[in-house]
Amino acid sequence: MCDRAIRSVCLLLVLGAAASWANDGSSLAASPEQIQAWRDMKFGLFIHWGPVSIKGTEIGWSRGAQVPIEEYDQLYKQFNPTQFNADAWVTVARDAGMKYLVITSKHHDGFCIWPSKYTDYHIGNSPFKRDILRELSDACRKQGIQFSTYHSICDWRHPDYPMGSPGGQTAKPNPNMPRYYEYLKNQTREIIENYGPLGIMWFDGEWEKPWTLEYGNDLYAYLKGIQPSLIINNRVSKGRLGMAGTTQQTHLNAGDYDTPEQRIGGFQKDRPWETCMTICQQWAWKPNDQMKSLKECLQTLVRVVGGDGNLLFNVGPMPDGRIEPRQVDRLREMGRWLSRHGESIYGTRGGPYKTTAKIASTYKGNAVYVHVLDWSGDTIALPALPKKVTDCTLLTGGTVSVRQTADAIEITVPPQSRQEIDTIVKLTLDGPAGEIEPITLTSPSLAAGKKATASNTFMRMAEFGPSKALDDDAGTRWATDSGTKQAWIEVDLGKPVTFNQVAINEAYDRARKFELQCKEGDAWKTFLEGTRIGEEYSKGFNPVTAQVVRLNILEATDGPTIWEFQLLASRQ
Ligand code: FHN
Repeated sequence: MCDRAIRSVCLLLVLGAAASWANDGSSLAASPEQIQAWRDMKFGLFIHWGPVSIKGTEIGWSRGAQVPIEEYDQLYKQFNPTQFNADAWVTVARDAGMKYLVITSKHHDGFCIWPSKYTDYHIGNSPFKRDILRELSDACRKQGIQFSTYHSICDWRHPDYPMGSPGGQTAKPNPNMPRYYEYLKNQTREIIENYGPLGIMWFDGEWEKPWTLEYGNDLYAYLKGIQPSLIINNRVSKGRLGMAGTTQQTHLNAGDYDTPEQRIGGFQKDRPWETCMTICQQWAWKPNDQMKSLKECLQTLVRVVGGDGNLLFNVGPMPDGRIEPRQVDRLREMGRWLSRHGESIYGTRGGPYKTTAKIASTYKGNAVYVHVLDWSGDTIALPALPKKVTDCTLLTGGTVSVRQTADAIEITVPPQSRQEIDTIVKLTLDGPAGEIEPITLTSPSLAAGKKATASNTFMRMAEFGPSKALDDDAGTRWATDSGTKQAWIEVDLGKPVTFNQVAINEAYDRARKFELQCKEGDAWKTFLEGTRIGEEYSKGFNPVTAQVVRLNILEATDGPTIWEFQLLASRQ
């Protein structure tokens, strides 16, 4: 059957499937029970691994960039991770309190970590030879961890896939997309049939032109036909809105859930979502890569779950087959915290109080768990709940008192009972918390939502603009171009207001000297000076009355980036 005939048959099939998603998409979607079972897991291990770990550069993206293509594509001939132990990896996930695991079966570089019969570019032809998907899927089943695979739609090495390295920026000489699509279907079916049933097929690399909504919807239908219980993320089709990971036109674009990347997704209860994030900076292993602190790791998990999402937390194992010991230690620390406080995480839903820079909340049955992530003062004042609080305890231990009035709930915790990372206040209500409509808290910050400008914005991208440091959302941040050593962010409060405290949450700890200034006429007057900011900087000062205020970073090790910049009028 000639190429042209193959093309037209595939097209007909694809168009048929696309029509069917549009007409009755829900018929193929995973059952609500399956989705809910996955949502109740809350926390999973993401693994980006392949021969590229030998170079310590980024998987897929460094091909034809930091690593010449010829060298990159020969790395598998040296790949021999003799210390790989699937049971040990799964134990790390289990001890971390994770309930599912997603490994890169094939990333954008096209290398397959299972002995696929549809290509020679696989682990079976490396010195290692062993089937990594076999060993990991068996280990997961043995330890009761749900097994899943990440599979890249784009393939910058495969001759039939039109785009090539670096980063999909080049065109292949003789592409054949319909034949590549057959290859993609054959391999994903092969994975499900040999290592399934899977929990999730985690697609990625769907953003390039050769991939269409029709292909995406057809692939969704095809794989659901093979395993109806399979959950497939929104990166199978073309609806994903960038790194925010939400989906446009869900009635047109197949996919069971949204996938924010490297950020905490917004509060969203009407559609499942899962944040994927690196424990360090890079997805694949990099020597001495900057690792997140326990506080950032746990507060990220709590904020994600408080937003009604799941967290898929990523490690990049080393070329010898081990997960880096310091990353294992960090994950174990998270597991110890979850073994004590998992009641407020697993099987909960986000809310009723929407996440802010200071709190997040989760609920289950009649219990509401208020997670206090940052204290300013002894008492937290929350809007009233339409149900009576019948009991109030601290899941993290110690004493707490609560005062419920018609329009507020005031929670007071003495300093000795507060936790550095998360103080969990358990409110027991006289009825199901799920009946309460989500409540948006007004920000304590006088700068929240005010007009912001900055001297520099990362790649001029709006999603890293100055307003992201004033949106009371610890999942977004103002960022500057890498290599920036000085920068300022300015806020116009709209009218002169009085404040006497600043709270700043910096990412990656880069500032080394800064000042806070307010505008007096055309001149800037400095009213506070400092050196390091870090994850949580808070400082009181004599009351200042001003309309225009700026954080002026005078020295930084690299492009400074701020999660939240708050101006407060607090009782001193
Ligand atoms: O390019 C990939 C990247 O390597 C990594 O796999 C992440 C994980 O979600 N996704 C893509 C970037 O959006």
